[in-house]
Amino acid sequence: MPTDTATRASAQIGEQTLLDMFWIMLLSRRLDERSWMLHRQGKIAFHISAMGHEAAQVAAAFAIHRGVDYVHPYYRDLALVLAVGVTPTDFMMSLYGKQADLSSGGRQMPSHFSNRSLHIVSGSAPVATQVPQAAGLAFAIKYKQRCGLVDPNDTTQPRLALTCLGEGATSQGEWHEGMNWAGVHQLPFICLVQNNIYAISVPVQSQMAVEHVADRASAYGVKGVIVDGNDLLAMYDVMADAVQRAYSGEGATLVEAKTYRPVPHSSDDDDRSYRSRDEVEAWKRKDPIVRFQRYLTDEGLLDPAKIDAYEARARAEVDRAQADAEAAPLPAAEDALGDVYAPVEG
Ligand SMILES: Cc1ncc(C[n+]2csc(CCOP(=O)(O)OP(=O)(O)O)c2C)c(N)n1
Ligand SMILES: [Mg+2]
Repeated sequence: MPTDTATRASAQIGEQTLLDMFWIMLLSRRLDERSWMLHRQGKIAFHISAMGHEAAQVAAAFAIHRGVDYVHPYYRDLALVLAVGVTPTDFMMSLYGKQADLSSGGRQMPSHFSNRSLHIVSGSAPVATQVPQAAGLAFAIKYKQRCGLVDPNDTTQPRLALTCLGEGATSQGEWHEGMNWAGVHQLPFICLVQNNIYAISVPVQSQMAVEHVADRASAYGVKGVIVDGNDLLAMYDVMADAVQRAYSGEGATLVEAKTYRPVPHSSDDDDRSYRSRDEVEAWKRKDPIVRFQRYLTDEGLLDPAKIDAYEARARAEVDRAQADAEAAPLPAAEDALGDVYAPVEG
């Protein structure tokens, strides 16, 4: 990452874009909080949270060509997919298991994001399976460019594949296979590991014998970078560099964002059984949204009145998404096997 402030990619971000990044982080957080509440009210069956990861995800999304480059997210990527163009209503449809759920028509668990028109590729529940799939997409991009089927400078075409996962999922064989493939073929591929130091209840020291996930990158011939995932601007610098490497044919990058989830793994977890409240409180003081809000305030881009206006807008959007999802029809029972088995003819 460049250390000279003036040459940092984040120094080139325009004021409105900085505010747009703040907005997506805030919207994601408020949507997330409402989802926990709906679960406690018994209105939805399950929620898994992006809280604490918003800076890492929003910076990643803003660094790529959103809606064009391929994104292969994981279940914790709510802020990332909102930044790419998924709407709060789309998300609420999946929470409520409604027919209008874009990812699966209400069949899949919530947060298994996909959106064909936004180039968000559907993942499966087994962790890390998205990594070789994303590496395969990156291979296809490079292959088409090499065969002259696509101009590498055509910005209307996907030019990289970005995938995300947690540090625990890097223990899965699929991660190693995908990383190796990306390294061997120098693919336009970015693997963003959101290291929140737990895989449900299992701490990172029980997952790996090295200190950092990025330490493994060189073994695959991939560039590895470690970054404070709660620092939006530092995250953006690292991601912008990885994107540039992918676009210019320099190969794959593994970005390890150090972060934390301040809430349980999911609505089915009780984190009091495996970590202290002191630890959680200490990390809450490093909240990425509070931190970025403070930066924007210091820069004169936000003030209390503007923050209140963003908060009111977020509440209105979340209220509307919830109302839309509650009013929407459930999938028809007779469609339960649709898109699973081919219809029986005759
Ligand atoms: C192959 C596989 N094993 C186990 C699970 C159950 N599981 C779902 S999420 C998860 C924890 C993953 O932790 P990490 O990769 O660190 O991501 P985080 O949830 O912390 O962001 C586990 C074990 C699964 N979905 N797939
Ligand atoms: Mg984790």
